[in-house]
Amino acid sequence: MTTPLTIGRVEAYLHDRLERGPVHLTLIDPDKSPGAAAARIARGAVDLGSDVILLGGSTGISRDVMGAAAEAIKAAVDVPVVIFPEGATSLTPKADAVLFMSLLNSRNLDLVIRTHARAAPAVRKMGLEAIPLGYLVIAPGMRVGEVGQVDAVPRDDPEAAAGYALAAELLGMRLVYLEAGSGAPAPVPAPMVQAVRSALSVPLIVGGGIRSGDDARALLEAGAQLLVTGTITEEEGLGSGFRAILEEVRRARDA
Ligand code: 1GP
Repeated sequence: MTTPLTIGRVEAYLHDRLERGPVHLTLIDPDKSPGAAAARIARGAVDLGSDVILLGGSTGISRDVMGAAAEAIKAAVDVPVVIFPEGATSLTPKADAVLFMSLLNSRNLDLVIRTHARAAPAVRKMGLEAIPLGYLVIAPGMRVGEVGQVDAVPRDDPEAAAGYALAAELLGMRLVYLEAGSGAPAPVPAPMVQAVRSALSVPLIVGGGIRSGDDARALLEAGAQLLVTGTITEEEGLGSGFRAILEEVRRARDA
């Protein structure tokens, strides 16, 4: 039996959105904001223009907690709910898709491919859409850099980042994610985003440390196509910082 190589519904949705301009993803940690709390954040974020809800955190989120959050969010909003996994234990068929991501610059082969080998049969059995993604941690990397045992790409080495990103694309990954680490004091540097963007054909996601409209504008001007924010809503809710980021995404879309 063969499986046809078609892209799934969530990936098609992303491509459709990207035709119109940049995309914003709101990351919610269901351990910090379980069930109804996650749904409240999601509803507010989507009302302000966010396109996708990502569910994840850097510690092991149980399948039940992940499932309850996915269910509550799906009842509240009409955008895809996608798992941003830190391991196999948080996978649930209640989400619409999973970022099936290899941590490209980890020294731990489990995070590059071995966990995937163990989880892949379950993903297929759940019928969960898997979006193949190359995940690259840029300094400082924060907690994911530590837990992920990465050799973080130095902030002043855009060529190294471009090399990893292009290798991911040539390996067949259909998205590349540059991650400065959740709560990073500054996002991935714009020159690095520019270098990676000009090397790549597949869409580029950038996240970590995006706190203001200015941060978002600099990344969008450098070529980021999808922006992920998490900490800002945890710390400030859906206030002026979050609104300014969404405003920049909308402005770039309308330009
Ligand atoms: C983390 O890139 C995401 O994986 C979001 O980062 O929490 O800093 O917004 P922040």
